[in-house]
Amino acid sequence: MASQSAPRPTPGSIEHFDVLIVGAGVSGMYGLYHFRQMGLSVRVYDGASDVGGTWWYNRYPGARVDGPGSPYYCYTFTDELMKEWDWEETQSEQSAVLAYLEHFADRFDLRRDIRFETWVKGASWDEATQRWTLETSTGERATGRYLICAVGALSTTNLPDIPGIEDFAGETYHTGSWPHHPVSFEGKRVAVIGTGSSGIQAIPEIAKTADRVYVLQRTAQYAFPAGNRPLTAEDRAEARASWETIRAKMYAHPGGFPADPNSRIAMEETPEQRDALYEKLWQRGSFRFFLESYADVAVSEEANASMANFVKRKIREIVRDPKTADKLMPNHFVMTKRPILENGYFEAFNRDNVTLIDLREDPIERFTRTGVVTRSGEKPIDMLVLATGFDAISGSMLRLDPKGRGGVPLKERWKERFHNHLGLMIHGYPNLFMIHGPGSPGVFYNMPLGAERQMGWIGDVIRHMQTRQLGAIEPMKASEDAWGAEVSALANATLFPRTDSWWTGANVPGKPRYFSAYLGGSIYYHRLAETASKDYPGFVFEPDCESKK
Ligand code: N01
Repeated sequence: MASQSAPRPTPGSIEHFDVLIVGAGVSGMYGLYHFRQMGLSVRVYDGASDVGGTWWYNRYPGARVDGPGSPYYCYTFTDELMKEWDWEETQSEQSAVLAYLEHFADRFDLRRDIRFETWVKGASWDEATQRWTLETSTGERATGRYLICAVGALSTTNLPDIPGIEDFAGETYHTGSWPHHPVSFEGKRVAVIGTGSSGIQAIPEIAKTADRVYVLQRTAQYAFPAGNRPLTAEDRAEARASWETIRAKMYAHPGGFPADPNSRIAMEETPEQRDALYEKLWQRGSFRFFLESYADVAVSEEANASMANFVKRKIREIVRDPKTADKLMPNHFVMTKRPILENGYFEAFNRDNVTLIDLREDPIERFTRTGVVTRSGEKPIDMLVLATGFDAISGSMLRLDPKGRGGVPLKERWKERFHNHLGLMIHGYPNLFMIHGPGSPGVFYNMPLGAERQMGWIGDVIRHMQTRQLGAIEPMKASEDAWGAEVSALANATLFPRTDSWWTGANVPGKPRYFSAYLGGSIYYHRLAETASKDYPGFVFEPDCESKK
């Protein structure tokens, strides 16, 4: 597919665009479409050999959509895409999501403006020309008036620092950068580190053919039935017929889901009523468990315990060995780590070839060439699967490390906190926009829809600047401080910051530990619209340097 990408320039030359986009995933692809529609010249760069971003890299066994599920994890800007694409299941496999994104690229001829297999290794702002310059791994250079960082909230992999891990001679894979060649588990002894969404999706699939699976668990997790089912022709016809209503619901819902906002309060009902509702939702599966149960689970300890205890009972019912079930009991507030949907995860522990190792009582000491040594002894293994997650939300921005005014690297500006305004812009980094970055609803929102809405706002900013001959925009420091305080106030009113998670940065040693996502849901998009309608209070503009000449 890479052959269809933008042709390479002659060595040493420099290309000029209106908009530069880093990342050809769900967000960057939409940005390319949107800015092209505005008549702007756009260039996208991506290290992968084709479109898809997260969905290109995360091709581990069992990878599926959870969250909004199909057909609602999709672009909404045109009815045509919805009407012409047939989703087969409610929780589509990674290959089906990737096929949809490839179709989007084909349909709108996106690849001709994307340079694949090209890693952006430097980005710097030039005050004199009011432009960003990008340098790539292939030695290319390009400038753009606007830089859009669609670098992915979950794309910089988190690799554990364990003594001897580099000496392990068997196959080693991270779920977030899974190889494109087939991986066979047949007859192999496999250790999986990590029991987040990726590990919990992969483990039952690996267990089907592996000789032995060691699940190395640091934190026991709540997981809920995915409730995946085939979509019938009737389901698809119904979704198409009511698409206008569905889309309106997605726009209005706090998480971008096609659901009514939930106002039911757990502690106003009896324990029997609560359990009856949980049971009904458990049987149906999917994120409906959260969307249609109680509104106070993330804020009230009692409400939270009612849901947590229900799930713990379910785990004990499923897992036959009581000692294994004990180790699988989570002890944090439910929902305060990213909720997980599973397809046979707890049942996998009833298989003879799956062994759970609780790292809190039997920690990893080191790896050898042929195995993993925990306190209780060495387990010989042929393969190591790292399902250890990501330096999430801020990690990919810091890996890009753009240099703003005065050549200041973002790593320096973000040493203690990921300062930003509206989750989109950073003081000292004019004309640079982040998609799904810190300070935005990002991972708490239906991500394709969130990307469309953020890109729409950026397009409005660009139009505003073009019609007024403005060359640069950036937020004031005071606006960043106020936004940061709002982000923290919203989070601190919930139980989320009280648990170690990738949401709080606690999974990456040395990372600033605070809850950086905006929890105001769709209020966020009202704030963006209000800011645009009032001509961008909290931001400063500079005249276009060309118009000053
Ligand atoms: O990563 P995670 P993930 N030693 O960070 C453990 C999205 N997603 O890739 O909890 C031992 O959740 C770590 O332990 P702990 C989704 O938003 C979506 O699974 O930190 N263990 C944890 O168990 C998701 O939330 C889909 O104590 C170590 C695990 O590794 C996000 O991506 C599918 C360790 C990491 O879990 C990330 O999920 C998959 C160490 N040194 C993912 N370091 C969809 O279906 C880490 N761990 C759409």
